[in-house]
Amino acid sequence: MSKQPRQPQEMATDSASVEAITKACTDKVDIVFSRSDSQGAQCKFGTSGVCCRICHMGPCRITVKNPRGVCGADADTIVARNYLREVVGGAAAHSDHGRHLVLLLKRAAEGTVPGYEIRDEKALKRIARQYNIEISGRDTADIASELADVLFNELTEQENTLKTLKLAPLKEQGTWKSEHVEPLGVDRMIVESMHRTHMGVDHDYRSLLLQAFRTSLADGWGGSRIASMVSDILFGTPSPVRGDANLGVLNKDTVNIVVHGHEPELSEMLAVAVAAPDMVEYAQQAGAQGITLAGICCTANEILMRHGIPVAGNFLQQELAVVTGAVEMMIIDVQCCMPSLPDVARAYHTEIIATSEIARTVGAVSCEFSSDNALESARNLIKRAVDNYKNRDAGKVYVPPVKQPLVAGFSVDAIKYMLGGTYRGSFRPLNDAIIQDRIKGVVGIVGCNNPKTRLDSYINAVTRELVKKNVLVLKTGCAAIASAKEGMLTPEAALEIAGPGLREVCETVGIPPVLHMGSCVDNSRILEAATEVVLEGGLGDSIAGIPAVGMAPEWMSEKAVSIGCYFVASGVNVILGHPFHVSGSENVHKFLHADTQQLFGASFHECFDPLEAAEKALMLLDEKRAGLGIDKKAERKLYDMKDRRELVV
Ligand code: BF8
Ligand code: SF4
Repeated sequence: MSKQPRQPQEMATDSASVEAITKACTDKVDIVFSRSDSQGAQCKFGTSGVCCRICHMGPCRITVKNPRGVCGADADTIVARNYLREVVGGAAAHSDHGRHLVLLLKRAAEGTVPGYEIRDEKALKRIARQYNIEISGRDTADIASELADVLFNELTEQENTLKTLKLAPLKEQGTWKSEHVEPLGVDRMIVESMHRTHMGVDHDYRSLLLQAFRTSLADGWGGSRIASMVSDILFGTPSPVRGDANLGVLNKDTVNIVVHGHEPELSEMLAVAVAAPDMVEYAQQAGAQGITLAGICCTANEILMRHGIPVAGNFLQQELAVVTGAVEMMIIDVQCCMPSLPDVARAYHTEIIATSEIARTVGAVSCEFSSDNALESARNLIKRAVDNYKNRDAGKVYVPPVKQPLVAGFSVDAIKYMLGGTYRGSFRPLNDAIIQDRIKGVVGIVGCNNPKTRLDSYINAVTRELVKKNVLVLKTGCAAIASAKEGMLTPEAALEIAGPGLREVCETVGIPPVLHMGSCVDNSRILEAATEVVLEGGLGDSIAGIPAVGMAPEWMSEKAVSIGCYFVASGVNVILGHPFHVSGSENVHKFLHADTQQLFGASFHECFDPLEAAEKALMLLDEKRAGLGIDKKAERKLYDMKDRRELVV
């Protein structure tokens, strides 16, 4: 039975998406929103997590009448196994991304990948020092090569706990040890988790769930952290940069190339190649005014943070970019690229180019990208896009004239610099502001879009509410793009609605109240920032003690499940905008949403309404503030001229 189809205004909040969805209907193109509607009510066994198809005695599903599968597994085992496998999927995606970057670092150090180099030597040396790599008297390539080897070992480590865990506060490290969730290399964790969830192995839901947290830690404090670090070394540590976001960044008079996916290897080269005068000239000869390169999803975040390349949209807008009829080429690699893209593209002239050898899509042109001749590959793709310009059907082109300016690029280094300057870069002003209750705390709002929710509506409502209530908001992934499209990433716009304390701090140090920290792997930057807050002093000795909350309002991917787990295991409460598929086991639900408080000082929470979520977040921040003894408002008087005159000296 189909659900009642929604109107475009019920599917998305921003007018660009609403217009593009309407155009898709007119053009008779099937898109994610219509497919979601026509799926109808979703399977209740899948939704509650009690469907098991791990062996071929099944599939089995748990009901009141049949409380056990053929092998005897009960709901607790089945739900926990399914959950762990989701974490495995997410951790694998992030960490494989990290591995590709470490491989590139190694080859860049060897000088075998022309065009790639160590762009941020300072970051290389800082990171090398963190792994006790000798840096004095050594050349950059030598250090980079040794660091790459160390990081490979981190990914594959079989016997020892990760060195990267040492970047966390000592208290968290102690918790992981005592709770037996210190991970080995993520490769080993993933294989072990798959083994443990095989038929007839680990059946204790607690043991399976602890393994889920352990595996997620190998992602957050291993694979993802490594991906962010190596990206900074190779492509530069992000610093504040201006840009624009939404479908209106596509230009009807230029050749439009959209990059979509996650790995920055090719998009970085495209960003360089697209600006070459001969490429622009080539486009002009084809009758276009130039070339516009824009991004979707996390690739967008990567090249926005480092080059100011505009963002065409977030996850649910990938098809809508094609629906504008103005995109000559969409280049996809890994993660979050919908298999529907070639079908949508068939209605227009867009070429979908798949560049990763591990990610093929039927109907897309496979054009494997090789880092051996990256610049040449990038130039060839751009030329191919220009050649496709002549196939554009002017009658099918409509680019909604909607885009918003933004500021992005808040790496931890950049935040430190903003807070304290070059010589005194530190988190002190932030810690002081939290202690004085000018800033209530920090909330990381991360994750995806999901057609079950009106695009961006939850993310933006909760962000606004928190900013109003003096909460500093950190953003990554598609949640960051949602704020960008709403204009909340410009200091001016967001400050207008910020609460007085937050506003004062942001104006003083010159940061917006909503900080775009990058792509999904960059959630590790949020943990890095939390660690800086702890190390700065005055707010206890653990991440679990500081007033910080994570939130995944419109999440959909396995990566989000892994991220949620490593946040919780790192002591950060996480609020979900819609539930995990675990309701079929009370025990599993309780473990994730309550019992972990005793283990890690944090757990998951469910709030299906954005204002309720904001209230919950404030309550959780207040609890942590009370734990630190900073819940009573510090007396702080700002004297104006009248006060001064009245002072009796
Ligand atoms: O990794 S936020 S929809 S694009 S999974 Fe995907 Fe979700 Fe977007 Fe980036 Ni993250
Ligand atoms: Fe059924 Fe057990 Fe096989 Fe799962 S592992 S499909 S519950 S028999």
